[in-house]
Amino acid sequence: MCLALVLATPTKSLSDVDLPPVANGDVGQAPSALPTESEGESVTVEIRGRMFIPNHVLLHHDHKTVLRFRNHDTELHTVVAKELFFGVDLNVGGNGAPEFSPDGLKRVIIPPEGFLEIQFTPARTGTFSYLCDMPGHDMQAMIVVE
Ligand SMILES: [Cu+2]
Repeated sequence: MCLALVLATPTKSLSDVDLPPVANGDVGQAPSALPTESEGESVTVEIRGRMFIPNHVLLHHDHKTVLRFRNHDTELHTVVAKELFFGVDLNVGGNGAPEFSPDGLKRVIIPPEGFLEIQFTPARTGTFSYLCDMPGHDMQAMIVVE
């Protein structure tokens, strides 16, 4: 009986040791999926044929937000949004090239077929226009924060 207990115990602790890495893997995936659904909102703007689609997007003041841009064109585009990101803590993901001014994020270059993700919390309400400043591109759109 004693032997059985001794044998049972190591087996149990071994499986406990095996489990955490699996659990960590799950936890590692959860943050990328969860905040967009339960904690904040996620909005995607498609860039296609030199247009931002949709060209009006509604975000919410003080809400965690993931704002994504997908460039479907074979040329590069930029997102130049001034006041929206000024003085705001943010994370920039994707394969774009962000440019910062002392005020904050001012411009991101998105390569062809590229992807930009900005995680931030809108600090001010208002209507914020943004544009692509590549020569010859007449691309402008609006982000409204309520
Ligand atoms: Cu453009």
